[in-house]
Amino acid sequence: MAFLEKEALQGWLWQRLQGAGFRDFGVVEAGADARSAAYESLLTEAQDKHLPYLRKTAATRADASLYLPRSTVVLIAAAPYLDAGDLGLAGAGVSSYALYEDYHRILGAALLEAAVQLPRHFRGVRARPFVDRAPIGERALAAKAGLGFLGRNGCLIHPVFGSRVFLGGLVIRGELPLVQGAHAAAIPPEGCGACRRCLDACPGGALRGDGHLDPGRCISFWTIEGEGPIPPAIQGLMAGGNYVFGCDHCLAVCPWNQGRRLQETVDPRFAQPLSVWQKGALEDLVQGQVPEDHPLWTTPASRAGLEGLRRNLKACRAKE
Ligand code: B12
Ligand code: SF4
Ligand code: SF4
Repeated sequence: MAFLEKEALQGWLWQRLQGAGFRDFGVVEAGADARSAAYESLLTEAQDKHLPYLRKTAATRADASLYLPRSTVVLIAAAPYLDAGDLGLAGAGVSSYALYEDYHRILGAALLEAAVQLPRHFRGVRARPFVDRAPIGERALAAKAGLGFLGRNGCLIHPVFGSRVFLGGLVIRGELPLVQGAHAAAIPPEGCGACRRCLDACPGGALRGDGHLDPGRCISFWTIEGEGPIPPAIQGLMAGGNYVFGCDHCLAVCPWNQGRRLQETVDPRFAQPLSVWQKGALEDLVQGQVPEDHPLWTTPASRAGLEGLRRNLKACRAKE
């Protein structure tokens, strides 16, 4: 593929992804590197117990080229969102990432559309999209693509947007110039440095300090992915708190998420929360019947279902 054609392909893709809310991207070779190759060795007994799908799909998570035969590159992009603190919604009971229409839908639809249209515009080029649910090691890829560094809270921290970013992208068979994120030069070489605020803020001591967490001690895991009853020790941590869906402490205290002033940059769909999250509204809502077409079910909170949200609310309202 000629240089100009590679540039045209990159421009064509980026235009579509920006329209979906992505604001920075990088392109890297599709094969494993030292960091992503270590993926399986980083999974612990706790992950096997609570998130067994991670090990089952470890090969692809370590090496994205297995996701699409004969793929050559991965385009990975970051879509920032505003957090509950910026919006005066800190007590809403929901993790900031769930304040909006589900990012899987918005970003996933745009990536899928790009993958479908691509071969019509660029002969021989193929792509397969991913956002969260595909077996792709998104954080390691994003770090490799110069979108940020991996913090002690486990998150990819973008030098401008902080860790309030969704990740997603395309595994591509075709030629694209390799590029680093637009702000790669601003990534601090020392990463978190001496900071340990997220470790101090985590209610369950779930963060190990090396960028990895124990899902069995993480309120986010229990309120989003955990099925069945929440263990009494975790319920004890939730009592009196605001964890109807997810937990944000390790992101909220991070200095990289303070004073971001991103209102102008962020796509309105990730800046204007749905009214269901106004203070008290969720609590009233989940105590009754919620119609199938209610906006609540367009948000990531639909993952927990009504029974899950009620279970979480009950744990929060229990006496400490
Ligand atoms: C499973 C999962 C969870 C689980 C558990 C995660 C875990 N660590 O075990 C639970 C439900 C707890 C969870 C919670 C959250 N999640 Co989550 N989750 C995932 C998912 C699907 C897989 C992550 C995974 O593979 N974990 C296993 C570990 C071993 O892999 P890893 O975290 O990717 O880490 C790799 C690298 O980062 C690297 N690494 C990390 N640190 C370091 C440090 C060094 C020095 C080195 C060398 C390497 C290294 O090692 C790993 C191997 O490659 C990803 C999507 C995806 N497909 O990747 C989203 C994802 C990571 N989650 C996301 C989000 C938004 C969240 C929450 C903020 C949601 C919330 N508010 O409740 C919290 C944050 C909690 C936290 N502090 O991490 C975003 C993160 C965006 C970002 N900026 O990082 C992702 C990328 C989804 C997305 N597409 O946007 N999540
Ligand atoms: S999401 Fe909450 S419980 Fe989980 S690691 Fe972060 S602060 Fe700890
Ligand atoms: S709070 Fe501090 S230690 Fe934790 S991720 Fe942010 S910078 Fe790193």
